[in-house]
Amino acid sequence: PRDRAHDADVLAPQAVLEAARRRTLALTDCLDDDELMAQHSPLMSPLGWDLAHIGNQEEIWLVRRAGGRPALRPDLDDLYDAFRHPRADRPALPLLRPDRARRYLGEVREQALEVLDAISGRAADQEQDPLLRRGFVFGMIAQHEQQHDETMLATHQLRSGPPVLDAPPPPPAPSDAATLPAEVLVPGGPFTMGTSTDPWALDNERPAHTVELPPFWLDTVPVTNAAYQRFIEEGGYHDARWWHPDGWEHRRREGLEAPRFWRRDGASGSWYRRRFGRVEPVPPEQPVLHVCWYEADAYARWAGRRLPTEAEWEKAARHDPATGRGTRYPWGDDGPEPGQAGLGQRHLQPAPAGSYPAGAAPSGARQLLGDVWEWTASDFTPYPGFAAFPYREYSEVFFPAPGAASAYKVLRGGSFATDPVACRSTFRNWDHPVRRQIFAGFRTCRDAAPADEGRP
Ligand code: AVJ
Ligand code: FE
Repeated sequence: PRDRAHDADVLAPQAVLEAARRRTLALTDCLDDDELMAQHSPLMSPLGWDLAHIGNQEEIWLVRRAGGRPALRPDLDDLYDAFRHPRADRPALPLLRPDRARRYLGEVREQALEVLDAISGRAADQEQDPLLRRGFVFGMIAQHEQQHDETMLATHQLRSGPPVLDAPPPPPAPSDAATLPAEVLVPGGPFTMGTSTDPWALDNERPAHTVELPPFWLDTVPVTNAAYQRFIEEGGYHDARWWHPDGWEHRRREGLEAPRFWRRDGASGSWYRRRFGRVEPVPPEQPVLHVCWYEADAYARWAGRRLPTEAEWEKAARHDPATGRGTRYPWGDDGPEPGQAGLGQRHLQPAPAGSYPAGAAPSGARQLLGDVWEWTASDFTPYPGFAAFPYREYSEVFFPAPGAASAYKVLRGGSFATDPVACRSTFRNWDHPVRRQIFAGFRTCRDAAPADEGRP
């Protein structure tokens, strides 16, 4: 039978919790204790911190809040509170050693599953408490663990030393990839942004609201390494015209010349990249990866285009002009099937641009979900009617104070490192515009003339 663990209408909290735990253990069992407690980059926590933080959040939300049970380890709340200790300070904390952390995660999980069992028999409680309704808090904790697993995978990519992770390469591009139109038309008019009904949507995706947009032309596929290399070779990094003023300043200060993890071979002039400990030629047909917002923004201006707004991106990824409805995914409400999107760390790199034709949007745009997160032009701000739920520190504290500038840009769509449980067309991610260790690329767009509508 088909695995329906991720379907919106058949929620299977135990299955998604167990899938997250298998991934967490696989990402940490492959390294020795010293590597788990070391800091591989000042941007990241030691993997051992993520490990115990996952357990601590599960204890707080599933054992204590959902179960009403006494705390197992109240002394860990401070150590593993992301707001108490900046990432760079975490290695110096008296953290649990890996074996102790694994035991703690197991003890918490055993109790969490007992709580789930008990609640499953009490339909009335589930209905009354928004935390329990349709398994929300269990879905939230599974998403939390998977988000940290993606962060831990980024730590693996930053780590130096012999490779410890492996995965089969993605399938080659489908035969029509080379002949796809460069851009697709997304028609103008209203669409529904955000959701009030998706049972496991997080607070920043809510509530549903109507947004009216003019028509626009969107890249059919994410910007590739080959296209990005032309930007480099034509001097894009050395021409201030293409750069946001803050981006230009940052580029100069940091000496940015190419995506993170790229090196040019002096003799041949060819580009190589380091990927999870292996050095290989940069594959021209893959979406570009490990660029910051400033690089994406500069590329778009160089190409005579711009980054899509978050609203444009979401409309392209879920609005079906045939029915006027918003779907959970670009292709509809079911899935994702492996042939529809590169998700779930099945591969340790994005698939070639033009892959996953079965996952295309109604416009014909491909790979909106999976493979690479896509930077958008938009700041991370609340939707009209936003209410923090169930805790302010998930989203609300990252919104700009009234009158203040935002410190974060929105990313959409998920990457090859994102699990399906934490990926849908309404899902919002955010990061500082200088960050490059995340699995992020982008695509570009341009305004359409009203006369473009009705023409393919
Ligand atoms: C939504 C990916 C920005 O990792 O900082 C994890 C997710 N929040 N624990 C992050 C999150 C709390 C968050 N992002
Ligand atoms: Fe967290």
